[in-house]
Amino acid sequence: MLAASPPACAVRMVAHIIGLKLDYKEPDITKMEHKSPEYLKLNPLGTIPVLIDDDFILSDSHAIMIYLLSKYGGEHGERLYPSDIRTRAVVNQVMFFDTGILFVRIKVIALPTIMEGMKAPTQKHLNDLEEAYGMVEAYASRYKYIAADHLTIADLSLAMTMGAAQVLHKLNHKKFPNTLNWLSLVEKEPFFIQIGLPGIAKFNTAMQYYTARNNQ
Ligand SMILES: N[C@@H](CCC(=O)N[C@@H](CS)C(=O)NCC(=O)O)C(=O)O
Repeated sequence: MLAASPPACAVRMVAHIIGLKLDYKEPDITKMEHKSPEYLKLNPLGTIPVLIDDDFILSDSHAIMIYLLSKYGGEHGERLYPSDIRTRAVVNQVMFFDTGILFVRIKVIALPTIMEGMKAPTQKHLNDLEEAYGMVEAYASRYKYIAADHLTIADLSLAMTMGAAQVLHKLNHKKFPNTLNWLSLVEKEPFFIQIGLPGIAKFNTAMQYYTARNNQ
C-alpha cells in the first residue's frame, strides 16, 4: 500500500508545491507497523501521516499542511491557507468536513476490507458515501475551487479523499456536476498528476486486491 494514503498524499502535494523535500516513509498497515510501540510514541492515534521536523512531531494531515505552510510556505502560504478571516474559516470548514465526515466514511470500508476480510461494503456504507457526495456537491457550488476562487489546501485534502471514495463508490457525474467540474480543475494540476493520481491508483489496486482475496 506504499504511497496510497490519501491524507499523506495531500501533505506530499503541499511539500511539492512549496519545494520542500520530504524523506517520506510509509508504515505498512498490513503489518500493523502503524500500531507498533515506536510509531505510537510518534502518534498515539496510530494513523498516517506523521511529520518529524527535527525535534517537533505532528500528526493529522491537515495540521501538518498548515504547519508546513506556516513554517516553509513563503509566498505560497497566503494563497494555499489565506489569512483573510472568512476565507480561512471556509478552508477550515472544508478540512473539518474532510477529516470528520468524508474520510471516516471511506475508512469504515477500506480498513475492514484490508484488515478484517470484509467482502464488500454494505448498502448503508454506500448510502453514507452517496449522502456525503451531496454535501461535497453543495460545497463545490459556492466558489471556483472548493473553499475559494483559487486553490487552497482544502482542495488538496478533499480531492484526495474524493479520489479514494470513488474507488469504493462511483460518483454519478450527472447528479453531481459541480463536484465533477471542481475535481477536473484540481486533477489538471501538475502536483496532482505527479502525486495525487498515482496515490489514488495505488489505493484502487490495493482495494481490488483485498476485495478479490476476501471473496476467494
Ligand atoms: N484525519 C487523519 C486521518 C489519518 C488516517 O486515518 N490515515 C489512515 C491511512 S490513509 C490510517 O492511518 N489508517 C489506519 C488506522 O486508522 O488504523 C489525517 O488527516 O491525517
